[in-house]
Amino acid sequence: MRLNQALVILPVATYALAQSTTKLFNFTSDIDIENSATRPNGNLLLTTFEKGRLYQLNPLQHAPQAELVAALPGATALCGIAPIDLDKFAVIGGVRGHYSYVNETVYTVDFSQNPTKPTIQTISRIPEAVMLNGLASMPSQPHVVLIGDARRGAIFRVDTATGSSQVTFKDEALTAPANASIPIGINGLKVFGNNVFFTNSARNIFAKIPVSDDGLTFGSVQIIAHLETRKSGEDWDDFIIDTDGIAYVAQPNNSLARITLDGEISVIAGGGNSTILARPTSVQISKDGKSLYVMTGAGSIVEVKIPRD
Ligand SMILES: *[C@@H]1O[C@H](CO)[C@@H](O)[C@H](O)[C@H]1NC(C)=O
Ligand SMILES: *[C@@H]1O[C@H](CO)[C@@H](O)[C@H](O)[C@H]1NC(C)=O
Ligand SMILES: *[C@@H]1O[C@H](CO)[C@@H](O)[C@H](O)[C@H]1NC(C)=O
Ligand SMILES: *[C@@H]1O[C@H](CO)[C@@H](O)[C@H](O)[C@H]1NC(C)=O
Ligand SMILES: CC(=O)N[C@H]1CO[C@H](CO)[C@@H](O)[C@@H]1O
Repeated sequence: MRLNQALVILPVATYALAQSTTKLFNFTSDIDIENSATRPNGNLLLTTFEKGRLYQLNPLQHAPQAELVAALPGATALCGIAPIDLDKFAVIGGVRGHYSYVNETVYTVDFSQNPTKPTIQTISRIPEAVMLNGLASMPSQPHVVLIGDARRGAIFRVDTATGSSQVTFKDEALTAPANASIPIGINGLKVFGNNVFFTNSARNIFAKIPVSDDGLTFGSVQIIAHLETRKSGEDWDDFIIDTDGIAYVAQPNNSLARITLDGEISVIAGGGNSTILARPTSVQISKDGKSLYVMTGAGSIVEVKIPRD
């Protein structure tokens, strides 16, 4: 019975999948969208490599357009972003060099007092950081954020209330190997339940680390999934985790992968010779939970309907 059912349902699901990927928006110039977050009103916040600029876009609008929120002072490129309070976000930015940054800085962007004109504050400078990327806040202490350093193979803990920062975890699994063609270790980083989940681009792993509520104490790294590299330069970027613990991972060069908690990988959009997901970098889930929004390094935002089985 199960087999019969699968035989009937599969072609339908594949058909639905083929119909379910829509480009919502693209920048006309080549703007690299690096990371993203979702505001309570459903707007996407987009960090970019363009002059430290943060944009927002309402994905439910017809033909949505990105609107500039602000250029963060002293930064040329913005990376990780995450909510730390209601309509208030922490953002990492710095002066981008060759696989390293100068003046790595944590900012807050707070829309809570004025939903159209946020208050921007510089919270913390982190001179010891080399290349900060993914950022997530601790669920029970949201003013505390963890930020991965892709070059140092470390996690910084920043208290956005005080501005204090320190490395709270370092491990070889977070580094890029010395001979890696692209020296990017830990990339995407999220906290779900009592674990930090992360991708390591150079090692092509998706893994988790148990973490204490305060982000100070870590267990040992457990690898969940490993991507068989197809070509050099293809490596996992950032991701989102849904309420069931399923991860949707931006999978360069052109697809979106779904990874279950026990490490089963499937490609749910893009792939093959498709160009719609050129250089996917990060993923958000729509407010109704039915769609994923995939941001790309080619400056586009693509909606992918979540396949239901
Ligand atoms: C880093 O910040 C300092 C202090 O604001 C500034 O003087 C310096 O020019 C900045 N470095 C770069 C590369 O922008
Ligand atoms: C790096 O070195 C490891 C171990 O010697 C090897 O397995 C791997 O293929 C090398 N990778 C590259 C990109 O050269
Ligand atoms: C992708 O393109 C190559 C080269 O044009 C072609 O050989 C291959 O069949 C295509 N693959 C798919 C899945 O369409
Ligand atoms: C990425 O994929 C697109 C479309 O499949 C292709 O045109 C482009 O050359 C690829 N880039 C790299 C670096 O492989
Ligand atoms: C590459 C690509 O899709 N470019 C499009 C970006 O969006 C503008 C309109 O905003 C189109 O004219 C481009 O063709």
